[in-house]
Formats: sequence, structure tokens, C-alpha cells
Amino acid sequence: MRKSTITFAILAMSFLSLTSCKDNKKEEHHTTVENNKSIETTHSENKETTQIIEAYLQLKNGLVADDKEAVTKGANQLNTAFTEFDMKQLDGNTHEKYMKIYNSAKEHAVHISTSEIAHQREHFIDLTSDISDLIALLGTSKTLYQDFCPMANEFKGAYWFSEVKDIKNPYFGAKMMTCGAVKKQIN
Ligand SMILES: [Cu+2]
Repeated sequence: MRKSTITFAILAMSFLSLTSCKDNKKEEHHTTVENNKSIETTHSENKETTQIIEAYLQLKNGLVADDKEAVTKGANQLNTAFTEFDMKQLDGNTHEKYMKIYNSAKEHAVHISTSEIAHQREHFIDLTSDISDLIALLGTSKTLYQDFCPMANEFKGAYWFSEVKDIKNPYFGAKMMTCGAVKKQIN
């Protein structure tokens, strides 16, 4: 049952990536891989996660700005980035783990793109944990800060990733912009 779901998803993805071969993004990707042949695997993986992480950051910055429309835009971009990710480059085990992250993140992104900001923030907790799993699995070439706010998620606390060292809280926005602390720097 589960296996056939995954197989179907993989087939659907292959079809999607075939149909998107014509657009510019895809061509850029081909050039990148050719230019970096010697370090192909890891380098292109990091390159690919960059698109996903940048969309996540755009979504996050929408929450920081209390701007629901910007969050929705970021969520749609995140879906596109996940769809365009070339998962055929991943081997069996990594591929399977990636699919789990992809399915979960995509579901959160869909909810986020159709919700009010309070509910967007609820899904952002789990979306962040998907992005955390993605970074653990495939790495990133970006400098990121893993931040934590003890008051978010009804005082259970919640994490987020940021591209800036200063605390800009996506869970509270203007209400409590500087609540939280950097827990870890990546790169
Ligand atoms: Cu929801």
C-alpha cells in the first residue's frame, strides 16, 4: 500500500520534471551540473536545496512582517521548489527519506497558502521541522541561524531558520519581534 503510493508519487514526479524540462530553471540546472562535474553529487544537491530554503525564508519573512499575502506567495514558491527538485539524483534510502519530507512539507505549504496568519504560524512549526530534516539529509551551502522562541507554540517553544543573525520572530511578528535566541549557526 505504502510502497505503491510512493511509486505513484515518483512516477508523477518524473512526469512533472519531464514536462518542466523546457523552462529556464531546468536549463540553468543542466549548465550548473556540467560545470561542476568533479563534485557533482553533493554540490548539485546543495544547489537544489537552496531553491527550497530560499522559498522557506521568503515564507518566514512574510510571517515576520505579519503579511499573510507574502506568506502565501512564499508557500506557493516552496511547492514549486519542491516539485522542481531533481530527486532522481538521490539513491534509494535518501530518496525515500526525501519523499517523506517532501510529502509532509507540501501538505503544510498547501495549508499555509489557504489560511489566515494564525493558522499559517501553526503549520510553520512543523514546516520548520521538515526543513530541518531536509538540511540534515542533503545539507545546504547557505549560512543559516537556527533560532528558538520559548513562548511560541503555546509556551512549548518552537524553532525557525533565519538568514540573518538578529532575532526577527516569525511566530509573533511586530507583537514580539525580538523574542528568542540563536541556538545554532549552520555554515
Ligand atoms: Cu491547516
